[in-house]
Amino acid sequence: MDNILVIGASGQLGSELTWALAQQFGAAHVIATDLKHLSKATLDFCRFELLDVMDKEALFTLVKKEGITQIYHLAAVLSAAGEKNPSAAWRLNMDSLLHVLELAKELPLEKVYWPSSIAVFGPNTPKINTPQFCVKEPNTVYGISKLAGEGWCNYYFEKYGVDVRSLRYPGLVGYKSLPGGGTTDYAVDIYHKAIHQEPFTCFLEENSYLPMMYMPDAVKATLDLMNAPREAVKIRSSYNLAGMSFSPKEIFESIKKQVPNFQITYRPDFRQGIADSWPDSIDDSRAKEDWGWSPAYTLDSMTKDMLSQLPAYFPPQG
Ligand code: AKB
Repeated sequence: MDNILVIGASGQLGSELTWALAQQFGAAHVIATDLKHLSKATLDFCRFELLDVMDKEALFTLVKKEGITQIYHLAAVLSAAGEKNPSAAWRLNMDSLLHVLELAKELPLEKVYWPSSIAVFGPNTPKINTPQFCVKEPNTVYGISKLAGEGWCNYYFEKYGVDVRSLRYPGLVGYKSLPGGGTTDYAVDIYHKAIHQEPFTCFLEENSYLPMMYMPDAVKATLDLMNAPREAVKIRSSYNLAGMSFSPKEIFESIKKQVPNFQITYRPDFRQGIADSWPDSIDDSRAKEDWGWSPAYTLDSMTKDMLSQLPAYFPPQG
C-alpha cells in the first residue's frame, strides 16, 4: 500500500493535486505538509502536518515514521518572487530537492515527483513550439534552479535508480487558490477582477504570448506521468508539457464574451522581461508519445469553467 507525502501542499498546484491524490490513494494514505497551519482549512480532507522541507532531519523523521513510499515535492519560490531575493530562492529550490532525492536514495522511496517549468528556457531558446531538447539559458534564478534541478533528477535516476519524474509546467490557471510570485499569475488575477466587476491592470503587454494550462489538465498530466510504467518514462530530466498558448489580449477577449463590460489596461513592469525570455508555445510530442498525454481544455472552455466556479471559492466581499 502506498503512502503519499505532499510537500508544499497549500500552494496553487498543491491544494488541487493533494485532493486528486486523496481520491486515488485514499485520504488515510495522503499526508499534506506545508510551512504554515493556515493551509489546514483548505486541506481538511486528509492529514496535515507542519513541515519545513529545509529541515532535513524533520523530513527524514516524518517520512520514516509514516512509512511514506512516494513524495510529491511542490515547494518552490517562483520566478517573480525569486528575483527579489535570489539567494534565498536558490537555497530553497535546490536544497529542498536535494533533501528529497537523498531520502529517496537512502530509504529507498518508490517514486518522487518534482515540478519543473517553462522557466528553464531563456532568450536564446527557439520561441515557437519550443522543442524538448534545445538551448536553455535561463536568466531568472527560478529558471536556473529548475534547470539545475532537472540535472539532479536525471543524475539520481542514472546513478542511484531513483524513480523521479518531472514536468515542465506552463503557467497554471485554477479557481481554488491564488498563485503567488509567478510571471504567469496575471492569467488568474484577471478572472478574479472579472467576477468582481472590476477593471484589470495587466503587468504584461497585450501581445505577450505564454504557454498556459488549466489546472484540471495539469493535475491529470501529473497523475498520468506518475501512474505510467517505469519503462515508459524515458526522459528523466523533465518533460515539455503544453495545454494552450495565449496573450493578455486574447484572454481578455475570451472573458469579454461572457462579461461584456469588462475593461483592461496594460502597465508592463519587470515581469515583462521575464515573460519575454520564455517560449510562446511548447512542443510536447515526447509526453504524447511516451505516456499518452493529451490536454482537454481550450482558452474558451477554461474561461467558461473559471467564471462559473470562481465565485463559490472567492465570493464578493461585503
Ligand atoms: C511562474 O510564472 O513563475 C510559474 C512558472 C511558469 O513556472 N507560474
